[in-house]
Amino acid sequence: MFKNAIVRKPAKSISSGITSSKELGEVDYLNTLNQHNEYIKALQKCGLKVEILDSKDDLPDSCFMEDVAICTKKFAIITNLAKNSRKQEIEGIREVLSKYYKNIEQIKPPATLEGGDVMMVGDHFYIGLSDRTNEQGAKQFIEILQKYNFSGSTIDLKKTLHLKTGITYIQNNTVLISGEFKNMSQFDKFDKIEIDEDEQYCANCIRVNEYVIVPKNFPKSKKLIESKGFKTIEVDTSEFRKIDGGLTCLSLRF
Ligand code: CIR
Repeated sequence: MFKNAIVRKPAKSISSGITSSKELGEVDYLNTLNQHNEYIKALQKCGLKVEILDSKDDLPDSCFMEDVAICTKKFAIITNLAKNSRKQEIEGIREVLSKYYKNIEQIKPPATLEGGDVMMVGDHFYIGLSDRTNEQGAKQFIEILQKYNFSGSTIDLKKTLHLKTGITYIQNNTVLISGEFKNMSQFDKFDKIEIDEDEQYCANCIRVNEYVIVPKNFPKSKKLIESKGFKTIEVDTSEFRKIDGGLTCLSLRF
């Protein structure tokens, strides 16, 4: 059961966020705030107490809280983000996390690790080696995991931004899986809900207690997820998508 979530209000500068999706157009700030509020309401509907941090207006990507920390059952870890424009997002995070955690670890440079590359499945953590998470980042993280009797293994990413951009675990031994991950043997032990190419964005969903929160306007995937017995809540994240953000990125849940 998750009890808490931490989110950060989107920055006024959000339209300058890093993006590979320019064709989706410019981010509309007011609509972003509305969508963020709907996201918070969805988390609350799932039973979470949501802490809303003030915006960091000079850090365009700072609402993507998932990348700055990883929150496990036993400890939290502050990451080291790969991109210069995002490095400062970790400032102040230790104070925030210390309200919830006694054990707080930290990734040390030159290692980089972003929370979007970490998929937790029970006591095991899959770590994407990507443009954002390097071998040293994964190594440091795995050593810390082992200290707490957890385990970790790495997955090589070739095309996807973060691991969870293309695969998410929704409990009941089930993953939503897309693109380059579909044929990886590491995921064969899971029941796979295969997400079609034209709805790939919907591979990034979050299971929160009773519900799976899914992005709005991906009807085929939503139907598929519901056909396996999962209850869904739809949230429109189209503004965040314009700068490569999705549902998982917008919060820390624990
Ligand atoms: C970035 O490229 O860093 C942001 N524009 C999007 C980060 C999305 N985070 C995530 O997938 N965990």
